Amino acid sequence: MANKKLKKKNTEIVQNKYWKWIPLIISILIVFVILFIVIRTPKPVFDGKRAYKELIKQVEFGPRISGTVSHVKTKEYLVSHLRKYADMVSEQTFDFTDKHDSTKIYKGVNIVASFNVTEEVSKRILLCAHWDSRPFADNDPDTTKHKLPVPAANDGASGVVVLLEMARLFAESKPKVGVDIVLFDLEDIGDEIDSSNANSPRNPFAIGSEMFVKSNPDYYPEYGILLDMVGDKELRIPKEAYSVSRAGNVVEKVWKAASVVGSIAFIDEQGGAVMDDHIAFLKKSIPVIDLIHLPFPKTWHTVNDKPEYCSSASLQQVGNVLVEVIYNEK
Ligand code: 1BN
Ligand code: ZN
Repeated sequence: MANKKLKKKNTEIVQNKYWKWIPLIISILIVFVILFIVIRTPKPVFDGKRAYKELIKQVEFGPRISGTVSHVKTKEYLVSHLRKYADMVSEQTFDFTDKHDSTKIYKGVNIVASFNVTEEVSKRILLCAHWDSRPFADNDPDTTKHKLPVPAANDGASGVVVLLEMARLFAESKPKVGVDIVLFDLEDIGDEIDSSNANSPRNPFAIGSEMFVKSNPDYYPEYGILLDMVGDKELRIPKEAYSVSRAGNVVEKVWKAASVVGSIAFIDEQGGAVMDDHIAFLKKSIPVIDLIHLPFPKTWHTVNDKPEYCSSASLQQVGNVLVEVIYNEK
């Protein structure tokens, strides 16, 4: 009996001995959780609705064609928006003489906004899109519309507005890496698909990116992501073929991020090859991938490339992927 009592007492003493540590253990755990939350860079939240409002605004400026008032006003708007958030914003101007009419000189402007420009940050990532509109809707089913400009809600504004929203997030929550947003001009005046043919009598696509690479010979970002036509309501982004063959690891990184955030528009299959603004970089072995709707949507190069065929949900999917990619970089 006495033995039993003694045993019970001993158990109580042992239990008491452990219980007294519990508050301390809980306090330490709480401190660790708080430290974990404070130390890790929080991922900001991309606002697709905000990006869609920007898309409408950009289309309301009118077609962004070199030599027009809409082009100048849009450029001023983009620069002033980016100046609110970036460490540095610059304009790179260049001329291009039309191959069909040598008296016609297009004045192009590439817009460059850099984030996290400090000596301590050596790794830089390029995010880019084209901001110009195609001057002629030559894919419209109605041939009488072929000389009208494309409103370029999807083929132009969609990539730009995703990047404008990313710029806002970079200011709100600084990424650990450097980021350069570059908006290329004169991507879409082309009628020659083969960009390697310098003697072609036709105009090339992707003139702004060619000029950018030429005038920044020492610019070597770790990798880049180009956005082109990322706003269609029924967005579909397979893996563009040149991106797969020349920058496969970036493609895999981006599709992994898409699966983490549940962006179902990113399809795990190879699509066609497009001579787009990433080509000038790939030629220099800078791995830049093209996120582009393939096959091209029905509105492509038609007068119907309007905001009503785009959606905030699609912009949201692309924005979520970019946030996941950039804020995972160290
Ligand atoms: C993408 C969107 N492009 C133009 N608008 C590039 C392109 C180049 C498309 C050649 C078709 C052929
Ligand atoms: Zn186009």
